[in-house]
Amino acid sequence: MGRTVNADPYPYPYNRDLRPENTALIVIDMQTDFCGQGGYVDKMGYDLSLTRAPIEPLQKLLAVMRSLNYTIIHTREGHRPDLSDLPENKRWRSRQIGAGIGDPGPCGKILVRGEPGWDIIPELAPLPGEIIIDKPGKGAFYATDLELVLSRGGIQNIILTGITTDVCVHTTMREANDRGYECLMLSDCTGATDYGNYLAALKMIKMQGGVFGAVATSTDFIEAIQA
Ligand code: C5J
Repeated sequence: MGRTVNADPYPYPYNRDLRPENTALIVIDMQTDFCGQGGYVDKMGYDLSLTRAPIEPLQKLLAVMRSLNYTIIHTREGHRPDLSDLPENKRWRSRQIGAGIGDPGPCGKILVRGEPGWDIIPELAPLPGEIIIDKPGKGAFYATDLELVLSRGGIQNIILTGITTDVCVHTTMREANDRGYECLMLSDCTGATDYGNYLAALKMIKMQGGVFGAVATSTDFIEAIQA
């Protein structure tokens, strides 16, 4: 008999096969640019409390999953310092809202690899040996070696967390789901720049019997993996 998490719209995973050997936690883009003062999201004028809300639940989740030897993967959205991988329209749009990607800001050049704002916040710093995926886009599969890392690691189940729920986390969940991974989003370990979008993003997952997977709280997830 395997184990399942009390999730919506079905007990996760569908096949009850949830083990440290076949399950990875992905912590998406918990960077200063998305949840720190002076970063990209702050410069755009959004409410940082929404993107900072997952920090504490994530700290608790990481402690438990590390202690049980689950695979931990962190991602960072960012571009090469010469901006050769930054699409022109992405730059143009960001400038329209006053936070031009690649332009200087209080935390260095916005969303540029190696700059202070691009780094993962200290509260959620990766431990030595944990996997870090640097991605130029919203989805963690596009233009990265994530798929190779997952298949080499024998991963079937992906636990999605991080920011922002409706953009990078959702895009990554959709990419993973299309590749056959069994996905679970943890509702309190993710946040968006807009609360309505956060709620809508969670709702979308649960349509059609779980069109992209399932949603649970980290409390229910932790209870299941500690059982
Ligand atoms: C965005 C992200 N929102 N990490 N990136 O531009 O969701």
